[in-house]
Amino acid sequence: MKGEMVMKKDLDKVIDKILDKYPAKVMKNRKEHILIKDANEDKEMSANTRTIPGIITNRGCAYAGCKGVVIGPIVDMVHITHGPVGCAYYTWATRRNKGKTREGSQNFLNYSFTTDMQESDIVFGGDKKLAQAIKEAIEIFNPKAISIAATCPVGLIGDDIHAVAKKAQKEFGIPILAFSCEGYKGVSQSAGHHIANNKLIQEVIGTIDIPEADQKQFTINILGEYNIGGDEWEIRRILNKIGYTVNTTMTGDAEYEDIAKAHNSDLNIVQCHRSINYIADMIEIKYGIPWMKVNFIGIDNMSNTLRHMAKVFDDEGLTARTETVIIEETEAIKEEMKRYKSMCEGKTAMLFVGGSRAHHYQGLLREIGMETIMAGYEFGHRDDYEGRDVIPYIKLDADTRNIEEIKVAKDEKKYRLRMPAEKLEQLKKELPFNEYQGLVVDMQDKTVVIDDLNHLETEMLIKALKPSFFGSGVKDKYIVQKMGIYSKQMHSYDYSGPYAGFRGAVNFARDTAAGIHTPAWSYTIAPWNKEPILKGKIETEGVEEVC
Ligand code: CFM
Repeated sequence: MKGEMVMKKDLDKVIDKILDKYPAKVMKNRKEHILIKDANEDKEMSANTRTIPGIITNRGCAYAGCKGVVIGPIVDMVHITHGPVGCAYYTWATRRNKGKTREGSQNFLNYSFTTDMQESDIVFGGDKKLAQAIKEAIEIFNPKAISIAATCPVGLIGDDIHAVAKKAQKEFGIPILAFSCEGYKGVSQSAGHHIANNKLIQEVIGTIDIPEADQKQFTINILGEYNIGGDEWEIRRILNKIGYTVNTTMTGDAEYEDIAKAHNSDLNIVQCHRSINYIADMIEIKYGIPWMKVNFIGIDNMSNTLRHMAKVFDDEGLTARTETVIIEETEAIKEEMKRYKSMCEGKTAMLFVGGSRAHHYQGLLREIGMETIMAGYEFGHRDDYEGRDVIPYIKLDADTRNIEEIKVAKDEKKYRLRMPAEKLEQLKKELPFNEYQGLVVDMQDKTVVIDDLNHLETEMLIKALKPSFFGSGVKDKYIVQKMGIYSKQMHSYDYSGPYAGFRGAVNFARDTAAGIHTPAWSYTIAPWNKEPILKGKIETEGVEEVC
């Protein structure tokens, strides 16, 4: 039945049926990536390991994580893809992170820059072409800074992008950041996040100081927020209304210099833990800014986040404004939310997205009466499932060791404690400082958590659990819709949004209610409804039984 919760033993059967489809070795592997939530049992989740060749995964590559996710959204840099045009195209325009042009500044988000490597470059080397591309980009666009992202062939043929960058930086006098984020560098885009984080802390953050006289009160950085569908703008609208100054967002709608100034803030709040936790940790060690986990998705999550922030600053006016804004904003959307809730109540959802959204959206779905019966990440690590407490126990494999683990030290000149150490210790007891508890803890009992979900599993799980909503990626969206189930592409919001904050919540509720109730689904026939159903009759002494 659509929307009904399935019993645990039935769920076990569904999972067994899926695993049965695999050869023994694959089955053993996949089994470790699937768990059924049971509050009485702590189960280890296998994550951040290689996808088995041949399996249709939804994951992306290290280049996508570095250029496409973390570095790409910086608006006033020219981002050059050193590689084949296909890699550049993949991260161009179809992207959904929005950015505005500041007065007197530039915005290159709509451009795609690439060295367009050809066979001859692979044979004879592509570094000259790269040097030429940098020169042309500077002559034509005169950007404040440039990034170079390496794709697979660059690593294979051994182009020294760092030498090219260094030389060009000297010649042209602007920062040129080279990222060795070849697609194959890790098991997923997660490796690219790490590579991007390393370079930003080594070469950008901390390079521009805000003079003390210009320092504002209640200054924060938002980390791990990429302004998909304008989310950051909605979050910023609320924060400004309360009285915060957002110094830097990493990296949605950010300018290069914003990131260079990040060390001047009082607090780092972390939305997407997976993509930016390295920077959050390193900024704390180097500059003394503490970080706290937040969630801007859903009314309760947003309100709690704002209250947590107010507690950190412990200012009477700020706390009072926080409450006023929460009331104002919730009141404004109350009626509409109620209406959409009445349309979605009792329906179920499946979420399979990246490394954070499959968790962040569960609260908002619950607010419109929908329970998440299956959730998983494409590339989350064990800590994104089980919480940061497991970090010391994560076995580092060769793939993880492949990514440089940099160590930063206290910057003696720029380090300063944002509050007395005792106060921070006290706050840590009640607020999520340096803490992320992961996805599993928030799931209901007898729901499925699944890592690196593939297409076979998607189809079989949908067929068995029949959700009304599937939060998907790029590759699985239309397969799901062809099954007659509403699917929202959670990486771009299908160009809707914003979904964060209060106004975002109502946008999401509206889209979900409309998506579920569109008559379009009655025109599709799910594959299982096309399968022939065997019918027969048994005659027993004149009584007909139909089976
Ligand atoms: Fe973080 Fe992101 Fe995500 Fe992510 Fe991504 Fe993304 Fe995502 Mo697509 S940084 S983990 S690598 S919130 S691009 S903006 S939507 S898979 S859940």
